[in-house]
Amino acid sequence: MKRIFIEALSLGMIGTALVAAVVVPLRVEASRRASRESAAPVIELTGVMAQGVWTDERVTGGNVWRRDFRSAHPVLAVGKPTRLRLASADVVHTFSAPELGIDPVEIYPGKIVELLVTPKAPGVFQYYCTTVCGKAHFAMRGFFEVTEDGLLKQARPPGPDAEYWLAPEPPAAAGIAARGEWLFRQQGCVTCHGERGSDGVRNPNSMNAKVPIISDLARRTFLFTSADAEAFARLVADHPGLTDVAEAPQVPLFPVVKRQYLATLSLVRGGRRSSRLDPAGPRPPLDMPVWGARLTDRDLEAILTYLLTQGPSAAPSNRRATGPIHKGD
Ligand code: HEC
Ligand SMILES: [Cu+2]
Repeated sequence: MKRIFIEALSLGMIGTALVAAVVVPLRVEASRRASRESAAPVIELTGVMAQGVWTDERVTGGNVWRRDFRSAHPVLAVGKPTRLRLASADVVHTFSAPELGIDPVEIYPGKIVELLVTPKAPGVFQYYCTTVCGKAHFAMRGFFEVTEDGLLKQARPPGPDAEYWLAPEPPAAAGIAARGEWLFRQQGCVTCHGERGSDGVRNPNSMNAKVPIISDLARRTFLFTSADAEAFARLVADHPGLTDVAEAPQVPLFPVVKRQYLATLSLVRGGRRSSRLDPAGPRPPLDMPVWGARLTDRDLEAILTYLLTQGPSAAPSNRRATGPIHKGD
């Protein structure tokens, strides 16, 4: 009985010593960190779907209908923790900034999510919304700027197209390619693939580090001249999905062109997740969305027709030079 008591006592003493040696210093370190973190500056970012922004202005029940919340361009300091306080003014958003180590986090209206970010190196790092939340969703991107002293150095980097979702619809008489050009902006393809599909935006840790260029779609569809592309576009206009077209002498390599075209249509309809360049790295923030859920095949074909007929090289000056020549073909 007595022995057991002594053993228990010595175990207790060892335990206490352990607590003193390990737990106490840990707690001191933790509390030092806690005080550094509680002194961290706070940046509040609120997602506003209708305007396609994460704003650092205060959004309340009273001003949520304002039309001009600015998109936040927060500045952080290297090695200093900053507390991000994320909120939503309307629907569920997902906030992500992979290059700063911020994994996608869902932000529900009425619930605030706090996280600490301590940047390791200076630079400009994009943040994203990665839940398709509404018509202005693809505009919900911006940049953190990280500097040694936490002071703003750069002018605001260009954001996605301002208010692309408000682009006015062309009249039906303007034709299928004009409708496609309009949809390309109005639906937000332009925010990822760039003007005319000629300049994909950064997509960290995806295969090419960028969203693919699609202004060269004609060439990749084996339509090597503008005349071929125009002839093919006329076929598509008259025969949705080309279902009843087996041959078309006016389009060289027609079977190959048709197969390639339908493969692209199916990719756009069904979307595609970006694969990781480094399997251990973060998920690339931008995937090719599933468009079949939002647009009819007819509209998807209008967009492809636009991309295919905008000329072999999509440089704006080039297009202006070649465009009208083939208008009356
Ligand atoms: C959120 C960003 C985003 C938007 C918006 C977007 N795309 Fe994409 N798109 C991608 C990404 C990323 C890929 C590459 C996916 C992969 O890794 O295969 C892609 C791939 C494609 C491809 C295949 C390109 C190739 O080289 O294989 C086509 C065609 C395309 N998109 C067309 C469109 C069209 C048309 C729209 C608008 C209706 C659109 N995209 C909107 C991100 C986007
Ligand atoms: Cu969104």
